[in-house]
Amino acid sequence: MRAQSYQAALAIANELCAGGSPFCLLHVHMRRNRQLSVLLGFAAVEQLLEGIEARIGKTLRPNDRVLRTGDSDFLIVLPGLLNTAHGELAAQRITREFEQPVAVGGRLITPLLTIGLCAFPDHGLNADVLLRGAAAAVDQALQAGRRIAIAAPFSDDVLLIDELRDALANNELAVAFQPLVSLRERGVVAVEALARWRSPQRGVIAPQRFVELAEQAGLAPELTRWSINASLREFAQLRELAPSLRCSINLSPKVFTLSGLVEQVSAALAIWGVPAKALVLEVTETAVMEDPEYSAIALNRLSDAGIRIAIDDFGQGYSSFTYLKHFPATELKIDQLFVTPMMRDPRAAQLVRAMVDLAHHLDMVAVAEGVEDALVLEALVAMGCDIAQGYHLGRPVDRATLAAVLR
Ligand code: G
Ligand code: MN
Repeated sequence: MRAQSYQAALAIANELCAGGSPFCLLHVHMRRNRQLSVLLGFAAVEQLLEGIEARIGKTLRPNDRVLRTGDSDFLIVLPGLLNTAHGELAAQRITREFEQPVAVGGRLITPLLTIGLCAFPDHGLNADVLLRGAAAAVDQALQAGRRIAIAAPFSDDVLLIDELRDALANNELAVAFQPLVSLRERGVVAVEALARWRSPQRGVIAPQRFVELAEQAGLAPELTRWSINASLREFAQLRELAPSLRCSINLSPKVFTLSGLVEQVSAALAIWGVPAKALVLEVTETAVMEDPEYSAIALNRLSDAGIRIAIDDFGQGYSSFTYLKHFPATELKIDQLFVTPMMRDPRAAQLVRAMVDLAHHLDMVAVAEGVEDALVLEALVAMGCDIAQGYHLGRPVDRATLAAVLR
């Protein structure tokens, strides 16, 4: 019977989706079902749930529908409601209605209801997605200790994570290389390896997005392993053209708690015949701050193995100086946030100057990221910055294209 109600709710919602007009969907969950069943008996709780259904019905408009879809669950379809604000009013009417107890077998019971809310089309374009969204909102409300929660905006991250897992397993990601130019010698002294993902179905997915997804899904170790191996494999070919070239690889946050990181990196260097001193591992402060103690140990071991460490995106975040004190970094990469607007923002320029000096006082190499024009480049030279990177000097390109530049 409940399965049928669920199918009925799906059918009603799908029909409304097909109609195209906005509507809201509520998932009402009664808490403590099992507890009440133990205390009062199953028959009494069944009676209570029938009472609840009837009482919910009283708060609704003639075209609204309430359906009992689970042991402690109801779905309510509210046609014509424009957005979640309207849906929330309907949900509040229900919770208010149940501030008064319900009589069950000579006792008065106050049902504790939690309501998840979603709206078409904001949270999904078909009934299946909407019903799941409303159910997820119930979980969110329960976790947050709230009576009503609105579903998160429509997202298919779950599917995208599966696609990323496949892409990693099938080696569908690619490496792009961006040149780093020495401001003294005016030549390419290093390249930064950047992961790129072009999904056959979705097109290019921004690195920020898939790195974040990988972290959420616990795929950071796989992504790091892939990135170190693929980058070094291709870099080994570039090094044949320029033997003193270095390669920077970004280490994804959360990877420091990974056991065997140092061994993995050393093994990859050995396999691709790249000397440790040609490798720069870029780490961000967020990565290091996840677990500062473990990170310090891992970074010191990498550094002892002859690998260089760069602090990436310097200036973003909160605790920059703490790790400058503790971590064995040899390069400071000044975030593009400060570098790109240097010529129109004097404060940004002064901050870049201060960061270049800071790097030098710590015997570190100063690298400016996000150099987008010639004037910024000149200003950096005048400040004594060591290395620059940015669209003005070269965009990230595939290995063959970069090899042509090196030749
Ligand atoms: O966090 P990290 O510094 O590793 O990020 C590097 C990213 O910055 C790459 O995705 C690269 O495409 C991008 N990038 C490189 N040079 C420039 C630039 O000059 N301007 C902008 N806006 N982005 C850049
Ligand atoms: Mn970087």
